[in-house]
Amino acid sequence: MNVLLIYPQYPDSFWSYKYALRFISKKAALPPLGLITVSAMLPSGWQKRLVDMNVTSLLEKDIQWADYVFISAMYIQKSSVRKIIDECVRSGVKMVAGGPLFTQDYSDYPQIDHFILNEAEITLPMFLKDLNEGNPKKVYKTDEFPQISSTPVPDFHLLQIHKYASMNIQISRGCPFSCEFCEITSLFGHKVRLKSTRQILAELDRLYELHWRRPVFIVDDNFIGNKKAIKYELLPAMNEWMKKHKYPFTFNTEASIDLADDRELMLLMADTGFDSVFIGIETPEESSLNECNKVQNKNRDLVRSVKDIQQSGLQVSGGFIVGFDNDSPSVFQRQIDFIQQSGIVSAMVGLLNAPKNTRLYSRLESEKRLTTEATGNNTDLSMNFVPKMNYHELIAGYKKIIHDIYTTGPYYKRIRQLLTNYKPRCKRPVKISWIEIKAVLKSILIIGVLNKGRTHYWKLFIWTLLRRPALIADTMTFSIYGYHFRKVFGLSD
Ligand code: B12
Ligand code: SF4
Repeated sequence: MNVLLIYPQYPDSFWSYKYALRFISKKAALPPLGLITVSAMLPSGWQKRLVDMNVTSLLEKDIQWADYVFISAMYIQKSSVRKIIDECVRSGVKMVAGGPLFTQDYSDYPQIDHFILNEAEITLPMFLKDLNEGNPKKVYKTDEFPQISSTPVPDFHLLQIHKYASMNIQISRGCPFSCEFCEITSLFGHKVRLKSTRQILAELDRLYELHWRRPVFIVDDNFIGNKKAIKYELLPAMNEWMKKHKYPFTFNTEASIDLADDRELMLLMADTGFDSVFIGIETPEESSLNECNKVQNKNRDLVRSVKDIQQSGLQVSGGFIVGFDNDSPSVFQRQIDFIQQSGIVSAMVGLLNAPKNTRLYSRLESEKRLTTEATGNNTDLSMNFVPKMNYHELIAGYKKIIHDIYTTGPYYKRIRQLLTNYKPRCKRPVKISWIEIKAVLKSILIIGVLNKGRTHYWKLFIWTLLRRPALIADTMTFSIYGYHFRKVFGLSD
């Protein structure tokens, strides 16, 4: 059996990092971990090829080679999914689809032959059994959440590894919290399910064998969802592994803000090679945190928490939302002040949207406020419900936030804020490759010479050399990210 695994193209967005990737001659930030995980679960005699359309083109001959095309997607990839379906229909190749887009709603894709929904650890074996017996069904789904302690090491070898900025691994699924707008718990449940330490070390071994020596993103919904297991079991073992292999990777992940309450855990993460963490901050407005049930963010000094994390050796990137029912017009300036004070350089500010199968969706449906389907991109000015605040006021406020945090003046000021507070502990030996040298030269030319905001670039460059010379690589990286953010948000300087 020949299987072609296809990952559809995603549009330019905050997360695509398209304009930053050009500096380091990479095509995509991360590979499609779901697809290569599914690939590793297929029968060993099957032939497999992968086309990630974000790094390479989908050719007709690839489709013609395949007996089955396997597609994985999230909402944001919808329009590329449509094109793939058309091409497969034209070539008469059977299609199998899975992943979050289809798990949440597959009714829009009648041309797809088989939907293998939810987590493939349960549904894929059901399909393979029926296929073997010559009677595969249209839809496979389950209400159960599988243990992931026997999920195989993903087929990393199928990737054109050098085209990605970072690799990714998954340690756990699920999150104990219950934020109203979040679909993670409907997809993966509240119980945090972990792979074994042995599985994780095997994944690190595989990446190492493939000569990967760059960042590794741990894609967990909440890395500290089961603090005890990671603090006393996993991290000490990862720490040993990293020491033994001379720190070949840097790690980053996603976690809830209560990470700030455990200094020992933060230091252990930083000593293991973690250099940053993404945190859903959402809003400094306490009433809006109440509204969305972000309990872990309530009743705390959020700026202090962020700074504590930075001082423990982890940079913080963050997600922010406007459009809550409790947001008053003052929220825009509060968000700007918060982001500037906290030194969160990569701040993903989005408009609230209600994805299907969330409590927010049900509430807005009962209040008859839903208007359309969510696009899946919360930075494209779209909303799928009628907000309490006047929509135009909300959009104007949102644009003001973006302008006031991403134009060069405040953006470079924020980098300085971070670098002043951040205390790195990373033990990775400094190795400068040709990729980094080229990135520096390109950034000097494009950001330092051709770009309007060049004075800020040079001021920060000199400030870093004088005050925090060890952090010059971070300065370069953030300058390049800033260029991407300005491009993606259409800001001129
Ligand atoms: C890593 C990640 C990213 C990465 C990129 C990933 C990539 N390769 O490009 C980054 C950080 C860039 C990112 C960005 C975004 N992401 Co994201 N991301 C994730 C995250 C945290 C992990 C994904 C992952 O690797 N999982 C591990 C694998 C093993 O799980 P999996 O993909 O679900 O696969 C399993 C099953 O689904 C199934 N399966 C999957 N595919 C297939 C295919 C077939 C054929 C079969 C049989 C089975 C199958 O089998 C697998 C094993 O069980 C998920 C949350 C999550 N826990 O999954 C969100 C998630 C996928 N992202 C989401 C969103 C909304 C986004 C953004 C649009 C955010 C935004 N608002 O702007 C952006 C858009 C990206 C862009 N480039 O424009 C949503 C998708 C919702 C949806 N229903 O589509 C998720 C689910 C998080 C959420 N909030 O609910 N993301
Ligand atoms: S903490 Fe994050 S992953 Fe968990 S429910 Fe809230 S938004 Fe979702």
